[in-house]
Amino acid sequence: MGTRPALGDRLRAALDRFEPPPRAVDWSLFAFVVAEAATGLVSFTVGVPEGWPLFWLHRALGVGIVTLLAWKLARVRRQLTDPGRWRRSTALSVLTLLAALGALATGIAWVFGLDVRISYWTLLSVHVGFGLALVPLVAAHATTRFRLPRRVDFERRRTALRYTVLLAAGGAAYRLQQGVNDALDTAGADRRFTGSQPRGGEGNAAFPITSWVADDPDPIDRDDYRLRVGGLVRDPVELTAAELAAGHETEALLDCTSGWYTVQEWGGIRVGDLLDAAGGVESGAGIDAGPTDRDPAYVRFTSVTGYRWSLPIDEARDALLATHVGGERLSHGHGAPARLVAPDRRGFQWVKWVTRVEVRSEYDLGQWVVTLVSGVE
Ligand SMILES: Nc1nc2c(c(=O)[nH]1)N[C@H]1C(S)=C(S)[C@@H](COP(=O)(O)O)O[C@H]1N2
Ligand SMILES: [Mo]
Repeated sequence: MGTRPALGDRLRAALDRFEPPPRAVDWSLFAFVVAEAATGLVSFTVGVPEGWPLFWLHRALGVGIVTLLAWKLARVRRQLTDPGRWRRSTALSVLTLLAALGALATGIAWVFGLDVRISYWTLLSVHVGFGLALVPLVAAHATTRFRLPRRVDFERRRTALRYTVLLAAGGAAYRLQQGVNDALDTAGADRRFTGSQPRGGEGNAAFPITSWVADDPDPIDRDDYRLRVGGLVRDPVELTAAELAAGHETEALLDCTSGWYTVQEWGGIRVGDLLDAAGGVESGAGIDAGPTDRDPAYVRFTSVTGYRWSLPIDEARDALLATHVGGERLSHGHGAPARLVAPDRRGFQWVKWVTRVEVRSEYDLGQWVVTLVSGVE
């Protein structure tokens, strides 16, 4: 009479059978980390609900990394715990492991609504820091023990099955977490699909002042302030702060990539009206001439600090140059005398302290660099 193995042993045996060959684990980890960094970075530019699959992919990949890392650690643990086997590359391995654990831990803590803040650095910002550090670390780590993948490591059907199961399990784990968060009513429960947590209330005091890296200008004198509207318009004009307070109101959601969002009533002037005040846009050539390089296509908003962002012209017309929030005049920190309100765009695109509005024909690639370094001397 044979005894049946215990459930735990059978489960472990099943997991072992599911475990890919070592080289496949290594390459998958590398691919998952790269994909994780890519989905994370791209998600920063997404503000519309249709972009949800990107955020789910990021989460599922994250849970997948936990599993891959567990397999890898089980295999290499002696190299780490036995001083006799330490090499120079071991330090790099440990550093890579710490960055991975840091990114995973902060990501998981954020999902459960933990809200630790150091000035405007949220746990989500720390998560991003670990994630960005991980990319060069993983790349360097991979070169110290580079082995080309072999066909046998990635036998087609099994590999496809494993990846599907891994990602599905990741998605299921995330779904399960939502249930737990809802049941316990944690701060993680009312995060937006972007992962951002709500900041309630109305007006200047209701939400944090967030500047990307180093933008921190002196307050702008309201009486001296002029907004220049130029570029491909018929009659470039300069407007005063009082002229911008035209009383047009719109409710819009500001969602910052550092992990918070707020819904406010913004007041000011529609950008379309602003362009009309400058005589309307100047069409390039005749109507029949087809697209020319002088056709108005974008509106660029530039801050007194040089920070800038552009919107396609049709979207820009419906955007607001705001002088007020929640019925109050905008405070300096929130961009007085005027800031861009760009619904469905992420917070970093809502340029504060706007002094220049230009209609342009070309896409402004430089804005990606300028928003990162603006204010750094
Ligand atoms: N000129 C300028 N505009 C800026 C920024 C900046 O650093 N400089 N930060 C952006 C970021 S990252 C966000 S989230 C919003 C935050 O707006 P708030 O400070 O009013 O909350 O402003 C955006 N506009
Ligand atoms: Mo932001």
